[in-house]
Amino acid sequence: NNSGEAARPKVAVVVFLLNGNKVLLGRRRSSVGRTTFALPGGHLEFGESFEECAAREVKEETGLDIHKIEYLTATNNVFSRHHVHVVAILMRAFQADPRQIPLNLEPEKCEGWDWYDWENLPRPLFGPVETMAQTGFNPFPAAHHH
Ligand code: 8DG
Ligand code: MG
Ligand code: MG
Repeated sequence: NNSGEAARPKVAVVVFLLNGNKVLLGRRRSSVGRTTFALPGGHLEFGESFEECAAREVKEETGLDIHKIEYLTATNNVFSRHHVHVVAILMRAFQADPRQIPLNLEPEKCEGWDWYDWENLPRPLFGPVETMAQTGFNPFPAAHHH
């Protein structure tokens, strides 16, 4: 890695794809977090915006088109056992075409996608997602009061 230099953190963009009170999750087959439920997402490519990366990763992994893509927060995730350090950029988005159904387009990395109620999440969750859920993070837009 880096011709003998120490590894450096990577940047990933991860998407809360929202549908009513549900989020899209898939059980991971990748080595980091294998068997746990995680959000769609992946590594930022050179020159990409966070929004471009979110749309590309969701399309590559699920076939879904997204819109209303917004930045929410960032988390610092060290997976010591795997010698992986990722700064995750958390975005939220909605389906551009609600008639589309999520497809498992990277079956070597994921067991399949489904919608889960944010108040009744499947377990085990991927560590960084579990931490967010336990700290009371809510990815849904605040309700408007008139
Ligand atoms: P790529 O080759 O498509 O760029 O990457 P990927 O295979 O899709 O990467 P990934 O493991 O799905 O995501 C990259 C990193 O993002 C992962 O190693 C850890 C971090 N990450 C979090 N939280 C989440 C999450 O909820 N879902 C996903 N997919 N990754 C997450 O910190
Ligand atoms: Mg990916
Ligand atoms: Mg991924």
